[in-house]
Order: sequence, then C-alpha cells, then structure tokens
Amino acid sequence: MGQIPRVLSIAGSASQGSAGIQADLKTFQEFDVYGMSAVTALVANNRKTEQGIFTQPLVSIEAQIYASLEHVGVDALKTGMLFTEEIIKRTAEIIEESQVENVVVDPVMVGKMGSQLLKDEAVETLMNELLPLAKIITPNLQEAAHMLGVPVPETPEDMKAAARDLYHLGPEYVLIKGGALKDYPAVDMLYDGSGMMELESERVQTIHTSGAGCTYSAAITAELAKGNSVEDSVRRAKSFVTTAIQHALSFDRGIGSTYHAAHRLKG
Ligand code: PXL
Repeated sequence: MGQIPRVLSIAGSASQGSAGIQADLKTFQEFDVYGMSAVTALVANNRKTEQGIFTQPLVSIEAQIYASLEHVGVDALKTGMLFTEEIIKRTAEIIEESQVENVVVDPVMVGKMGSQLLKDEAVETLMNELLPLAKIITPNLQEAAHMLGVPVPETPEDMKAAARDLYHLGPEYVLIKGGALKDYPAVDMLYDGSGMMELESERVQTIHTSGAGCTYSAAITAELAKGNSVEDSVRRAKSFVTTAIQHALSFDRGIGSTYHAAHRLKG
C-alpha cells in the first residue's frame, strides 16, 4: 500500500462552510490527500449573537499542530486565518522546528463577507516571521497592496511589480491572484525570483465566490504534498478553483459558496 500524501491546514473555522478549514478539508478530499486541521479561531458571524469570532487559546493551537505532526506526519501545510500576532509567532516557530518544506502561506486579511481575519497590528509580524518560511505565498490584490503599502494593483503590469517586491520578503514563490482585477480576465502571476508565469482563466460573472482563495491555496498544498513542482501545482489548482467558481452555490441569501466538488461534473 502506498503512502497517502498528508496535509495540514492551520486556519480558522468558517462555520457557514464555504471558506477556512471547511473549504480546505473539502478540497483536500477532492485531491485524495489525507487532511488534518489546527483551528486558530471560529468565525461564526450572524445576526442573533453579539460575538461571532472566537479565538482559540495558544495552548489549543499548539496541541492541534503537534498532534498532526506526531501521529501522522505532514508532507505539506497551509496557513490561513491566523488573526493575532501571538498566533503567527508561535505558528512560525513550530513550522520552523517541524522542518516541513512545503509551506503555503495564504495571507488572509478580510473575508468575502467582511470578517476581519487578521488584526491590523499583526500584518508586520506575518511579513517578518512567516513569509520567509513559505515555499509560496498566495495574496490577492488587496493583501499584496496592504503588505507593500502601495495602491491596489489595477493592471497585470502592476501585479508583476508587486510580485517582484513581495519576493524580497523571503518566500520562494509569490502567487498574486487577479480575481478582483477590473476589465481583465482572471489572471494570476507566479514569480520565483527570475521567471514570471502568467495564469489566465475566464472571468466568471458571479458574486458567489466565498472560499475561492482558501480553495485555491488548499489545492496547491495538496498538489505539493504529492511531490509536484510549484508550477504544476499552481496550474492544476487554478483549473480546480476556476471550475469551483463556475459552479458556485447560491443559497439565496447574499454571497454564496465556491463549489468544492465541481470538478467531478467534468467527468
Ligand atoms: O475566505 C477567507 C476566509 C478564511 N478563513 C476563514 C473565513 C474566511 C472568510 O470568511 O471565515 C475562517
């Protein structure tokens, strides 16, 4: 019996099911890798209760990560919502100590429904402590601009410049996602310090894209765990997430979900 690739997501739980840990585990399953999770916070914004975000204590997060490392082992991991400086710091320490090489950092800051996923004062810590450990980082346009302190990229050329600048923060690869680019196809830029690869797909006209970013980075993580190159992993993940957006789910109440199992419809 061959070994199944083992993947860990260190991220927030999105109770409504489209994003965060829920998106990651659904995506891992579609790629037939063994999914594990360390939940950093619960995001459950709603109109009935006053509080909607519940951060896990550091001891709980540490324990969850160590449980995956100790009982199963990790071929690739991704980070999503880390929320606070202290969670970022401790997560970075454990990742470094674990010597896991396939580290995907999705620097999530604000959810599609407006939830704050990273405290303002934690951006610097994310840049200094976590980005240098990453094989690949996957910011969207807003996140790239925020980290660099520049205006939001508006053209593919702006995106290329931002990718080059983010590379200097220490990751091996930078993937900037142009899903929110106006007047252009959904083009993403992958930069490795020398070559710029453009990945283009049609722009799907839908508002139901919650979880798209999580799904994309989870798919990259799964492909890396299988031993694929970063370029191949990103190409396959892009195709997977495009299909998931094409078949997005509307629940008739605002922004709906990326459909993580949509690739099965292609047969
Ligand atoms: O889509 C970004 C995201 C990531 N992680 C969690 C989320 C969201 C969006 O709502 O809730 C936990």
